[in-house]
Amino acid sequence: MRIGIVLYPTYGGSGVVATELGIALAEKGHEIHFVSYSQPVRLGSFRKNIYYHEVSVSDYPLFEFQPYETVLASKLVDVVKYEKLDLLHVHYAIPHASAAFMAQQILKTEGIEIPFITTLHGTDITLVGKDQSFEPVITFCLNQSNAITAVSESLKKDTYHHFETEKPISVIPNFIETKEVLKEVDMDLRRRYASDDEMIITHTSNFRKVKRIEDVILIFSKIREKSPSKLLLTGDGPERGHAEHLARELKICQDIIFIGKVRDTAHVLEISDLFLLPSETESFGLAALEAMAVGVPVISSNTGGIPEVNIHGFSGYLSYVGDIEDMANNAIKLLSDEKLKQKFRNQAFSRAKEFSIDRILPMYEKLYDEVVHKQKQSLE
Ligand code: GMT
Repeated sequence: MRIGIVLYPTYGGSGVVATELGIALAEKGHEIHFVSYSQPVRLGSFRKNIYYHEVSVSDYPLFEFQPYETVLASKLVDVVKYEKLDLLHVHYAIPHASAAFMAQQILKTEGIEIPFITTLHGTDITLVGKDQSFEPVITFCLNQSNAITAVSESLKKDTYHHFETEKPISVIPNFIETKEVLKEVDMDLRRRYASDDEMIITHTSNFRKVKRIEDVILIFSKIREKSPSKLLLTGDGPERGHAEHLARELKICQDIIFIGKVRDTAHVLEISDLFLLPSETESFGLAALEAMAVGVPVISSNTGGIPEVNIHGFSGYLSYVGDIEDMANNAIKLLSDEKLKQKFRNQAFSRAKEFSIDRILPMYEKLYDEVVHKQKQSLE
């Protein structure tokens, strides 16, 4: 099948999922055309069956805001027409679903029928999308999508709660590539960040308010009182300044390492003992799954789709949003008992395997077949 994948190219989870999905589909023989404003960070090198089409918006002085959605729709018309695509799969509703709808309508006037699937990732529904300034357009685009998927049951429920749609939503969870067995920890790398008697705690995010970075620092500060440890933070974003300020106030900066944005967080996770995800809301929590995939237990909040990924008392522990005390106590319990830590390490790994790409990819392929088949039938 020839598939166009529209995505955000940045470090966010939706872009990572869309890129990994495209790469996996290409490996299975599908022809994948990524469409975005910049090269997706995880795409990197030349690969068989993968093409990338850049959307570049020219800087005309009249525009205070560049009309990205219009240029994207025009690009989609072009790519669908000339690359003879069978299907568009857009990740993150805003503005990808409306651009896909526009392209679909333009192509229809030229006798070309192209179905589009919208995958909802979270903030496009739970934070941004439900805002009045977006809601009517999102509702319309959901209803016009040939199929909708959501990355968790929780997100599906939120979508029905916030939007007037009765369209079926298929839950296709996010996925991860897992190894057969857990890798040995690279001690040389680990020793660059912590001594052998210290624990390594990690957090990865885009440092937005929703991630509650201050909680990460406060939890770590409590853990550190009981168990010598280092906090490794990967990613960057608007709340980083606050986090740095808080760390200075608490006088714990010497034990907090801001690594910044990294393309592949697996290497940092592999040397970690524990992962923190205290988010306000999280439709899935791909960052937690990435940690679990390399055997790192997760201390998280119990919000949104996180309980569908992290299992309390098995792959980690869950607490109410903002319950720093409980999260710190759970972390200390795990870190101070080597046997328990090892047990959770193996359990986190086995839980992650339930989201292995081999299990999830066929769900997307089945949906693609159904959508394309239905489209063909409707034309007969
Ligand atoms: O977490 C973010 O702010 C980025 C955002 C995105 O769209 O890239 O992440 C959302 O999609 C991820 C992939 O499906 C999910 O794992 C995240 O939980 C979700 N974020 C939120 O719901 C806050």
